[in-house]
Amino acid sequence: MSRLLVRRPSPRLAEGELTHLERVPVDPELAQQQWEAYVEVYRSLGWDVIDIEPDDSHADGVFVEDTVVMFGDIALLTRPGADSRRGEIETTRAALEKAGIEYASIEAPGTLDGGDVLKVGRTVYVGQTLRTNAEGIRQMDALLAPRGWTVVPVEVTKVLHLKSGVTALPDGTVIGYPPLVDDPSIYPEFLAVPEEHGTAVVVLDENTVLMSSDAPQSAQLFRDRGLTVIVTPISEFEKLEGCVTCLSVRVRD
Ligand code: CIR
Repeated sequence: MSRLLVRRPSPRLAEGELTHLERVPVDPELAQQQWEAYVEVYRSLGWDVIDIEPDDSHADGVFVEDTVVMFGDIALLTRPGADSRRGEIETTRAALEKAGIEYASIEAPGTLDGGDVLKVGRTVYVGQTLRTNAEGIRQMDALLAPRGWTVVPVEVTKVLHLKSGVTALPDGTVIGYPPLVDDPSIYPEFLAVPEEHGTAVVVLDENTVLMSSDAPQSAQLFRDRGLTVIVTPISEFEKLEGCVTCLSVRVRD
């Protein structure tokens, strides 16, 4: 059984942070519809959905992955690297406490965005980015090394977060769109995908992934490997440098 932490989009989504993309118009109603359809995918699979309290003053609050990362049954409450996003963690903290999830926190001057954290087995790749600093990585390593995780820092220069460039299939193969990946050779198994929005998958189970509907060739590549692929439209979030992974956090029970 799994639970899923989400937060509905702010009506101010269009004002969210942008680092690598040009600002383009965002349709808040379409964003709300896309978000509801995204959450429905999980509900239809029987997952329990936990709504973090809406926080409309934070334009990027829908990207909950950046505020908390699960490592087994302990959560790491982050300290987001963008000033505009730091306040998001208070409502995430409240949701963790209400749900009875044990957590540790990144403390100042450390910064860490969950979008920079890619777990593959017991390896934790962490992007060194504008959002995640060396102190944040040091604190994460101090928490995780005694728990049997190996933290591997990764240079990221071409995209916002590590996971904007790479994620992993259920078998641990790291996937990425080569123009957006600094050094694919650091991953034991790497599969190039042909589309920018094909880089991000959420693993739903050993045979099933969820991804953006804006990467049909990548979806076919995964189907050819025997995976079941569920696609969902997330255009309004992609315009803000978000992807399928950042809209939720899975809590395994
Ligand atoms: C930001 O710049 O923080 C948001 N506009 C997008 C965050 C996307 N989060 C993620 O990929 N984990």
